[in-house]
Amino acid sequence: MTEARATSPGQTGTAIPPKTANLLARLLGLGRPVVMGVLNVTPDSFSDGGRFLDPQRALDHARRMVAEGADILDVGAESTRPYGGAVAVSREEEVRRLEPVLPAVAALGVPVSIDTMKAAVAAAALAAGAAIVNDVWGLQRDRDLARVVAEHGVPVVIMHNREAADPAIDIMADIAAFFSRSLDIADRAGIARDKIVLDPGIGFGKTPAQSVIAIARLGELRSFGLPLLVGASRKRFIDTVSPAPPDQRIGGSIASHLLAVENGAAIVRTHDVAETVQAFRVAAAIRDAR
Ligand code: HH2
Repeated sequence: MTEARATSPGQTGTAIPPKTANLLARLLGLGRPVVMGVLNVTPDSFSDGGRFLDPQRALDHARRMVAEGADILDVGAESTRPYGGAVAVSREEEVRRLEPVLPAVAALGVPVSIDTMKAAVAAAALAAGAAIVNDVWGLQRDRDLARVVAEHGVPVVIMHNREAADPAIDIMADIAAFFSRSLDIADRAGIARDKIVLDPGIGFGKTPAQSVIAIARLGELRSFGLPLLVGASRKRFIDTVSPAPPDQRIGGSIASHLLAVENGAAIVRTHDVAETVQAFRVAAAIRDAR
């Protein structure tokens, strides 16, 4: 346990060590929403690009999120560009950004997920201490990724995505069909069902209205019988409801995550760990007093 955790006012003493067997089951067994903190080691992420490209600043931010109560740290070295304009990053560059950061972040004592769509990057990150794979293309972009996940026996987040938004489609049907394809790929690669988390991919290949629908109708995805993750943090649909730049969308992010949990989300992915943990604690206290 790190000094930051030990002295943190947000410390709950419920951190799950990264190398725990049945890591996902242990996280889901915490009896409260699981909070995944975002660490973008990128120059160009949509809300915090460039802030944590420097390894020391990245590590400081990771420590801070752990102290604030993050249950998982999601480390990414390529912007997934929910809003387009992607500049592709080579796997060598992605690994180069991760190398000075990942082992130290993994040593903080909280499970690390690697946010990548590339098998080679996932393999390097798992070797450096990551314990979960988070793929924003749901195992459908790099077909080798499912094999890497299966070989390491780690949990995987399968996120829905589309090349382009289509306002005419039934987004919930599209998400369900995508998940079915991903689950088929996972099954054929030998990934155990109890290692899979599904994520509707808020802001990815969706109009803002479809992102709102994905949270409102999240409960329909419970039929897969798998844990659900929602990452609404600072996303653009918030701006369309209540205009604000990305770093001023915390209120909208928290409202989204509270409702997502009410609709069945077990894990939320956020840039703002302290505020999110506080919101969940207060919501739980009010619920308990009913
Ligand atoms: N959103 C982003 C990135 N990865 N992974 C999952 N599972 N779910 C999400 O909603 C999700 C994700 C986008 O946020 P951010 O990492 O801040 O931006 P960028 O991709 O530009 O780095």
